[in-house]
Amino acid sequence: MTDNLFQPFALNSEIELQNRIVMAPLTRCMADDDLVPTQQMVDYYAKRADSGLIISEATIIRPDGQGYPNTPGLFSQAQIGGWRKVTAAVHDKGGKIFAQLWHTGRVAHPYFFDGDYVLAPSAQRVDGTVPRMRDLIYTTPKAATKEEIAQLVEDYAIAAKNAIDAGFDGVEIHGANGYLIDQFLHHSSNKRNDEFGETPENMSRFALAVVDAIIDRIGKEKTALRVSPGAYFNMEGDARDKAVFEYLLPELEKRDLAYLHVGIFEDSMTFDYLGGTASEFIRANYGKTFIGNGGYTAESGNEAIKNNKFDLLAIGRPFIANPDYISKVKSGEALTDYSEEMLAELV
Ligand code: FNR
Ligand code: 8K6
Repeated sequence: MTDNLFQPFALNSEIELQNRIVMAPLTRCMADDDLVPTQQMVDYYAKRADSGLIISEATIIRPDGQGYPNTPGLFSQAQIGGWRKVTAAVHDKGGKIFAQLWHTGRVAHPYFFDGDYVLAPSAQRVDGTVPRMRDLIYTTPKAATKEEIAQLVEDYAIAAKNAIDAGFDGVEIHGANGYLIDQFLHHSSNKRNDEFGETPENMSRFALAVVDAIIDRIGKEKTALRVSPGAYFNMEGDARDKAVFEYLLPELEKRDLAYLHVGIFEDSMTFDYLGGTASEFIRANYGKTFIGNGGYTAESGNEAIKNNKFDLLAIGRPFIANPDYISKVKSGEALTDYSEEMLAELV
């Protein structure tokens, strides 16, 4: 049974989705060397326009946010122009698309932007190397000054405005998966003792400043956020993180965002310090539109929506393997299984 997924859903008075299946943001590393979306990317997104909402692959807000090769940007006129072709193609086919706004913080690498250092809340390094680029060992970041933090907030807001100029229906701020905003929200990466550290309110300050700056620039109807209360990627969990999210989530609820989205690969995973799964924790602390994700099939996601565990279902890997995911699910046709080799090519 997948019938709950095929009901329309209004995010608010401005944005109505044709069904409840959202294409999850998926980094593909296929932009050109100026980080401009290509014609192949136009075709890739247009094929998936029958989903309720496409969330773009994570898109960097400025050069020092880059942590992987050929990830697209939203800070140059050429990038805005490239995205305009993507959004026009999706709209021509009746779809909706949000841009995911990204700064990788300490997971950035100076190799990509020819810089001297990367910025993060604190000088806490991630272990290891950039995926598939073994020579690029992660560097110890520079703890951002208050002036640098203020500039980052402004640059997120500029990128959000650029996204609207490029024709996106809204933006999803990437606050999940161990990248910059998430680095402020977890104790293992945030060791600050100023107004951005130590307490739940202080540790939430950067995330909320970015959200508020973007709402101010493009409106709450077009602003959404992805968060990972459970640390699982480039990040270590700490029992004290729970209180940070117990403060943050009700604050976000007051902002009346387009939606909140969980960042997790397998939502069956439980976190001791959250007392359950990441999505259960969010549902208990946040009362508005919530997108579930992480290892769901159309059937298990349909069941979860029926049982009020979340409102919309984001699908990631199966959408890489099946450009025609929506029509296959609708008709009950068998899906192609995802495999990592599929990442080499945009289909
Ligand atoms: C991802 N994911 C991801 N998440 C995100 O917020 N921004 C991104 O750019 C990416 N990029 C990305 C690339 C690839 C190749 C994978 C496999 C995943 C995570 C993704 O949105 C989703 O949370 C997971 O794939 C889990 O959902 P599924 O695949 O089980 O439906
Ligand atoms: C050439 C680099 C391509 C980088 C793509 C980045 C996209 C992130 C997806 C990586 C997979 C993350 C694995 C998460 C582990 C979950 C453990 C439960």
